Amino acid sequence: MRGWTLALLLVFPLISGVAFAHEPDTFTVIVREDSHSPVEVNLVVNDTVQYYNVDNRANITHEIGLDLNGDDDFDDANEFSSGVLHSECDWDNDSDCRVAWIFAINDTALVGNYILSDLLSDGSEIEVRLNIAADDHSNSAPTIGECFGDCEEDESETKMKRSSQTDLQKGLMLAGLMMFGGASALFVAALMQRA
Ligand SMILES: [Ca+2]
Ligand SMILES: [Ca+2]
Repeated sequence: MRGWTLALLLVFPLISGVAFAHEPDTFTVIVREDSHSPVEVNLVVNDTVQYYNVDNRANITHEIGLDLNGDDDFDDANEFSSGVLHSECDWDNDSDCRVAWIFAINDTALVGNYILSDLLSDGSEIEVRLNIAADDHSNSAPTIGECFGDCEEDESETKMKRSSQTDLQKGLMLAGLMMFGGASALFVAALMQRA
């Protein structure tokens, strides 16, 4: 019996959640000496991402944030950051000490694709990818042609907050354009054959 109750308790929120809205998720990123895992996080508004610092080298701290103007700090207009992240804390003597940044995405104004910086106290930097999408319910629609709530087209206004496109992205765009061009040529060829 207990097993059943537990199963129902686990399943029921899933069913009810899928039907109405995105259930908030929490993502965890492990912050290491020279990399983060995972290196990129995709989430939607109302999710939470937490960055845990496990770089336990002596006297090395991390600070993760959005450095819009590239001056290696996070104190300018529209910038935000984790504050200084240590690998361990003596909370009895320093209650403000932090080992993790728990970033709750609770504002639709945060929607966008971010390239954040993890600035280490030794001067090195790790690039951090964080993609925040609007909660458009698209992943809760089980069948094509059905819709929940407001039945508008997806308006995922994902714009790069830092305009530097990576080579990978440029490559993908080029590949996409080439595929589109190829498909168009095939389409025209097919039309001409029919005529
Ligand atoms: Ca700055
Ligand atoms: Ca500054």
